[in-house]
Amino acid sequence: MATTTVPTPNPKVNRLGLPILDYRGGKTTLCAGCGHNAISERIIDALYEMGVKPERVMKLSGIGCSSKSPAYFLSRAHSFNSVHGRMPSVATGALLANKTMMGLGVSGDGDTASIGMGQFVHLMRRNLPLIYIIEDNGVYGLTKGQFSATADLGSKLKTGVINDLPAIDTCSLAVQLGATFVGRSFSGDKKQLLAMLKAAISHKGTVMLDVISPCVTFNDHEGSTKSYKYMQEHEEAITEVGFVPHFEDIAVEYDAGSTYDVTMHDGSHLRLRKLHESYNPTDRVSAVKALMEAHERGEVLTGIFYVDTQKPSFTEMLNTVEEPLATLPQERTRPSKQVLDEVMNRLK
Ligand SMILES: Cc1ncc(C[n+]2csc(CCOP(=O)(O)OP(=O)(O)O)c2C)c(N)n1
Ligand code: SF4
Ligand SMILES: [Mg+2]
Repeated sequence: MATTTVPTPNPKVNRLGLPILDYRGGKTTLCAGCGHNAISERIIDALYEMGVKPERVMKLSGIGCSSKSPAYFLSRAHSFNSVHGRMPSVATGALLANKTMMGLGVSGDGDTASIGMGQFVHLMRRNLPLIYIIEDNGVYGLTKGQFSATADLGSKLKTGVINDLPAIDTCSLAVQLGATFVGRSFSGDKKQLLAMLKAAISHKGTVMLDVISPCVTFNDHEGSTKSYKYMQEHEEAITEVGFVPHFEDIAVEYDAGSTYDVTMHDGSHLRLRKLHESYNPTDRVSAVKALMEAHERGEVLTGIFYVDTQKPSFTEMLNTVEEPLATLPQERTRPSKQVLDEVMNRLK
């Protein structure tokens, strides 16, 4: 009997020849509808579309529902789940020891702005080449929804408790402290978040992205300023973000006067369509002013507030070796006998 073989369609692959499946992780154990799940999906899309080799990525996190999420993307990457709020020092050590890797840190608003604040501020001023994402829900989701330091003054918990302390704005802080790519997005804004993540992958310095990510279990009710409803009503995009990777040879089209085109380190283009005519993403003072003014108006500003592609990264400043320390041969890690003798003689 003649048999017919039905050809299996080739799965869609990226420029490395990898299907999107290779960028996925374990099945999420977070609540259905949690904003953190949507962020994991966008991270998967961005790494796949940018053709980043999964084994070249180190995923780093602290403690919290958000910090669990690296388990739900990129199974083939390296991963380190640190002590609460201490991911920046682990990331610093790891990237100084091996700058061939791409560092991707996921933290929460509690992990960053409460227990981890001391580490966060020093990370921002060093310009370590790390993508640092805060999945910001205004609460400690994992420990049942207490207010975090990013909760807005006057916002209300499910239990009726009102927050009477002002919020820390992690974006203003990051800009002031020296991060070189700072933005805010919303987990529900697929297009904006994906474009921002793709641009972040091309940046060579500290990327700080604060992504508002509603906690559906403890902070998605009337009175919360980090709920889906509140964000849909109060999100104001400062710039429309477009991103053209370097390997896609597409001419960047834009209308003079209404867009701002930033050339990234690898030649990619980050195109910001200005919705606010006066907005200049290379001016730190305007970035902080725009953030503070929006806050006064009760709006949540989203977009890329600040980009600096000129400042040297921490690994460039320290002139760390190109090769991973772990595989450097002994003769390059240990001074020769002659050098040691010279040192000893000088100390005599
Ligand atoms: C040293 C230490 N202190 C306190 C805790 C308890 N704890 C676990 S997660 C967490 C807060 C997490 O909040 P966030 O970073 O916002 O993550 P989310 O769960 O909201 O995503 C706290 C206080 C801990 N694990 N370790
Ligand atoms: S408790 Fe909140 S932050 Fe944690 S998984 Fe559920 S919805 Fe997400
Ligand atoms: Mg939180």
